[in-house]
Amino acid sequence: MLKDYLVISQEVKEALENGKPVVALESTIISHGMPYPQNVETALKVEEIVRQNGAVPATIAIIGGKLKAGLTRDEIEYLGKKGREIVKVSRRDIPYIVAKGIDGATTVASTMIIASLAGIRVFATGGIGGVHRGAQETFDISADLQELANTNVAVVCAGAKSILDLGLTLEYLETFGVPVVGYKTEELPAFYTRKSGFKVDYRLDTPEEIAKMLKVKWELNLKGGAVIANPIPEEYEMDYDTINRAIEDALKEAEEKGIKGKESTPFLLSKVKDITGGKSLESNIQLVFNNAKLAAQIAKNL
Ligand code: PSU
Ligand code: MN
Repeated sequence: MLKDYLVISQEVKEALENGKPVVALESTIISHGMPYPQNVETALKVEEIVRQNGAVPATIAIIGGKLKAGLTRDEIEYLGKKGREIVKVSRRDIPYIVAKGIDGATTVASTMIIASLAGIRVFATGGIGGVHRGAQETFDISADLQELANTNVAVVCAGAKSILDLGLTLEYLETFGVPVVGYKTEELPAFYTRKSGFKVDYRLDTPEEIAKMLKVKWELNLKGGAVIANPIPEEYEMDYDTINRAIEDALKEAEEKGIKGKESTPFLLSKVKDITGGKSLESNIQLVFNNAKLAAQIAKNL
């Protein structure tokens, strides 16, 4: 029955059948996270980096109602060009989008779901969703966190942006048994910056050790994923105060405009980008490249 819904590209299928390493990649970052044409250029380059590091890339999206693991160049170009016209799809949106036979850009949560259905265990992206500031009032907690609690996929990211409440995000992950591992760091990175003021649970210094930890987790049937937090390379890091001022301004504007629900994250991301004059885009692109490389190295060791 799954084959009525899931379409795995030939290249990805062959890799999975032959036990070759595969890295999943998301598509909300393409349609909603970056402007055209940088989004398409980045998505294609990320695939190239995964290949250069010895793994097969599987960019994930919903196209014409099919859950796709492995996209063509044309499909990536299409998702990038259409941008925000493509529906942002998290777990709750999948049944509607598939039943209607339309397109969807997958978030961390829905990319994990499709990766897991396809048999892919490692996923690279920029940043995960989390507990929003003021969630005590708004209940705005990304579905990414529940997916990490339940679905066996490791997510390599540069931490999470401080548009979120990083302290509450860590508490939530702890409650649901999701390990947060820092790659060569004790501190949780905050996407644009290497520092956040919060600690990760554990530090591991090699892809081999990370793969070993994941293997143990899943062999023991400790269901759920893991956050592998990989700090942005120093040379692309942004100034801590500049980025935090931009985030404060974006949060204030979102509140004034009454932005809520699934619009909240894309609104804040694009505001921060506007306020920093697009400087944050280059950092964003570079940290995704850095994560793709680490994810490929982990996948090779799994
Ligand atoms: N954070 C980023 N960049 C992103 C996202 C989050 O720094 O592109 C996207 C991811 O696809 C993530 C989603 O899964 O936003 C979370 O949205 P929400 O908070 O509505 O769950
Ligand atoms: Mn939300």
